[in-house]
Amino acid sequence: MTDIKAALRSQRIETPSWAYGNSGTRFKVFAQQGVPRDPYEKLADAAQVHAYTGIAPTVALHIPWDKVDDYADLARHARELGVGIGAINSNVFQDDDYKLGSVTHPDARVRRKATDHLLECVDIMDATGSDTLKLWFSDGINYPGQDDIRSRQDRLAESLAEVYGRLGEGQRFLLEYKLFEPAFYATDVPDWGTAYAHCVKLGPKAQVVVDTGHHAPGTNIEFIVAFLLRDGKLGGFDFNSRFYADDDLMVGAADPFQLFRIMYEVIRGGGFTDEVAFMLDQCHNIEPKIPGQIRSVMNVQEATAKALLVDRDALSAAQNEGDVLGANAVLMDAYNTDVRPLLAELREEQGLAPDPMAAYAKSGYFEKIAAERVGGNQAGWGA
Ligand code: AOS
Ligand code: ZN
Ligand code: ZN
Repeated sequence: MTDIKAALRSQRIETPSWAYGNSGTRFKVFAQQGVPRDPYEKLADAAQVHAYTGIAPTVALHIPWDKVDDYADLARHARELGVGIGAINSNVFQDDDYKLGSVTHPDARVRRKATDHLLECVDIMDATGSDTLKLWFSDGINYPGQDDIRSRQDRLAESLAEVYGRLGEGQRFLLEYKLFEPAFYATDVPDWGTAYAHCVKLGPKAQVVVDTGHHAPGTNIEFIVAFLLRDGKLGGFDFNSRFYADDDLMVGAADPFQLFRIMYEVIRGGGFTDEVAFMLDQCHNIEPKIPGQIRSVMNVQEATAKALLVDRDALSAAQNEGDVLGANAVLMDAYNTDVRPLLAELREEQGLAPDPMAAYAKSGYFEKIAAERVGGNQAGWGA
């Protein structure tokens, strides 16, 4: 139990700045009270999540949604709040120029503009001390024949190589894949295999990020995790839940068992380290945002605790004996354990309230920001 607690104490989950702003669907963005008016206030809200959970010390930024004049100053502000800047997320999807793609666009001028933005993101990493660039490309085509699939791979490889060459010591990029949306016929980085192949070619500073919402229904995500980890190519996660497509709902809400299976493979594969970034990529369209993030962090923590509880020796023994039911039972015993008392105890040992949701609700922070902040910003999505 001491080992499990020590492992849980070392856990780090990164929250995304965009989770704190207003968001919605293409149909409607429901504005909420007290949402941040600028990146500085987003960091303040993220600091609340860390204050109550103790395991969310970094915040991912999104450029240009979090554009400021002085990034070093933003990083200083974060430090004062007790948090740090995590991954820098690029945006080559919200500009009229990118209608036919960004780094894979047929026009070299648009490709240049997109790659320049990615390079600017590395400058921001330098200024903030961030070590991770997260690349998601909305690039793809809607109709057969619209553009040449193979040439688009060549253009993608060329841009990635340029960005890779700009990375400094201790910096890396994570390449994100997504089956579809906004492109509906062929996405240029549709799956882990495509992302993996580009990253292998580039070298050790390029790794794959697994967004749990970006797969076809029924995909065995923990298999992908095991495979990538075995090869040193799992750079991190964008955690969220999905029922249908890329729903960006709270992680662990739709399928806590899947989250447990993923965390088990992470632990089994030696990925429970700072090398793998455990990030949330979520939007809270109808639920309050800070509690939504606290709940999500707790869901990951619960899945992790259960995965740590798996009796690995008993599991190996059953597996080696070909004991199908016995092996399955070992895994299920861990999953079916109620870890909430253990986590409450752990928090109290760390000087935290045992119930982060209740403690935040009682703190008065929401009432304060609702009164102080008028005219909060949209997260960037669902405009
Ligand atoms: C989009 O579907 C992806 O999940 C990206 O990670 C996206 O860039 C992110 O949600 C915001 O930066
Ligand atoms: Zn994502
Ligand atoms: Zn997504």
